[in-house]
Amino acid sequence: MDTPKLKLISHVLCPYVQRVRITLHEKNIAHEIEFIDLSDPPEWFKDISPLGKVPVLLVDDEVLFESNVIIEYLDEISPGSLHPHNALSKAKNRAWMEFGSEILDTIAGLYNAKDKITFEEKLTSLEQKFKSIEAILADGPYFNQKMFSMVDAVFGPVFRYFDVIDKITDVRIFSAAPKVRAWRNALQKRPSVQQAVVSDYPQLLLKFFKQRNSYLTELIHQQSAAG
Ligand SMILES: N[C@@H](CCC(=O)N[C@@H](CS)C(=O)NCC(=O)O)C(=O)O
Repeated sequence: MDTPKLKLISHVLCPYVQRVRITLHEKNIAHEIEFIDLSDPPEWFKDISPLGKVPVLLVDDEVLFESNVIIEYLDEISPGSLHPHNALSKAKNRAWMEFGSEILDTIAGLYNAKDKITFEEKLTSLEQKFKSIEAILADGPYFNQKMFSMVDAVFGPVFRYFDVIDKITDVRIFSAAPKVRAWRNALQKRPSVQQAVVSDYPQLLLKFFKQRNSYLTELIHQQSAAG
């Protein structure tokens, strides 16, 4: 099969875009990338994107949306697979990929929380979710031990949020999850995960947090005031 011409429509901070970039890198797939401003999306993007969301993958002239669908497609059109072969293991991997998206929703709830109580509730929910993963994680370094897979592509961007949040406040959500901590460290070192964002991503994410008008924004201001 001829590899189609691929163009990924992206946003610099989007964790769903990052999973696609990680997959493209892991499978060494040639592509173009275009970043758009989601606060002022271009007309052509509104025309092609059914939900107005990134990522969108242009496959020749066809439009593909939904990050997990995109990465499954990329996996299928390139040699090898970022899924385990066994049908049940593959299905379970897909379930944990969905779980990763649920965690992203909770993270959004955390950085948008307007008050301390809601912020703490989101932290408790995240801690519980990571405990659920701790309970099923085998020995690493990755989700499927030595094999880097699509679940890793989903969780690299999840953990990356905490590289910035940890510098603002001690969230302690991984304290009771040593296997998750080791997984996070392994993903941090993976070149595809490192290269899935622009070099000033931490500064851009901090700026985004500052604009939330949320409890996390208050914590950032308190930290700057304390010097
Ligand atoms: N379920 C979608 C979620 C994508 C998503 O939420 N993208 C965000 C940026 S990270 C977006 O484009 N938001 C724009 C909007 O909701 O208007 C996927 O997996 O691709």
